[in-house]
Amino acid sequence: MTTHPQDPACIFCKIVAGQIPSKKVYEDDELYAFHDINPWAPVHFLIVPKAHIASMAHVGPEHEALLGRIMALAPKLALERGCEPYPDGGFRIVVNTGAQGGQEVHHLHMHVMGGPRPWLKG
Ligand code: DGP
Repeated sequence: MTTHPQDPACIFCKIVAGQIPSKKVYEDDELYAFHDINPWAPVHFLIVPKAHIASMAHVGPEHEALLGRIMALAPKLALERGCEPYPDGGFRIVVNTGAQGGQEVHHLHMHVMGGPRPWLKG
């Protein structure tokens, strides 16, 4: 089993480790996806790297493949979790970064949101 760098104080590291319960949407060796506890949309889940990366501002060239995997996974899980197909359905991807970007949990995460409108925020 692969081990990933973790921050013991990080809530999403604890979710990845199973120390805090979550409603799992997907898991593989590098990624974990789970329902947002405070959904903004009928479908709202988060995709996180298992390794602790604090934010998009901490991403370097060594993370390019991992970010590509997150981006490629999002549309697949969106459809599986009830988003309707493009173009009439679709989904929104948000990655809040830093205080002024609205980031509250400092473990890189992609929000994937969709479902019948109105729900769009901002
Ligand atoms: P952000 O503002 O981008 O950092 O959003 C963090 C999101 O994480 C927010 O929508 C709520 C969600 N969240 C925070 N704590 C927990 C938790 O313990 N469990 C789950 N499932 N989601 C959480």
